[in-house]
Amino acid sequence: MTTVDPSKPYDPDNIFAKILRGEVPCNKVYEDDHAFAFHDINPQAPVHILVIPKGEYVSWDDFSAKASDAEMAGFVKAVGHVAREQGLPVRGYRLLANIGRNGGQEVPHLHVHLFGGGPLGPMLA
Ligand code: DGP
Repeated sequence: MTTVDPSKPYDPDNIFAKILRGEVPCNKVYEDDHAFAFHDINPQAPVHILVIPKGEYVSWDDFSAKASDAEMAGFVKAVGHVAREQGLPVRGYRLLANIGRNGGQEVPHLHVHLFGGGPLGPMLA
């Protein structure tokens, strides 16, 4: 597993940047001005969706330091919207963002994992 090096600048050729540009296919579930969501290629739960901002942010650390208020609000609202659209709040769900090496982050474009659709174990992803 190769993890993200937080000292490196944003790589516009990372796999999620390619998905955003439509260069790599994905199973899309949602898109708006600030966010894009698609099913994880290797699901760890009955529902496993990745929600990413459209801006070029390596991780939550980068995003929380540099994104505009509109980008932050738009992204947070999009995560909630996707969860509701999938019917997840009724029985509950889990959000997770891996950050950098210790967090085990593999893809250097901020993504929030959204897990649900059944009881979840203590840790996922
Ligand atoms: P993380 O370890 O938090 O960086 O998780 C990266 C996730 O991205 C992992 O659960 C697998 C998923 N993933 C990696 N490559 C692709 C891809 O090409 N398409 C999709 N849909 N998901 C991917």
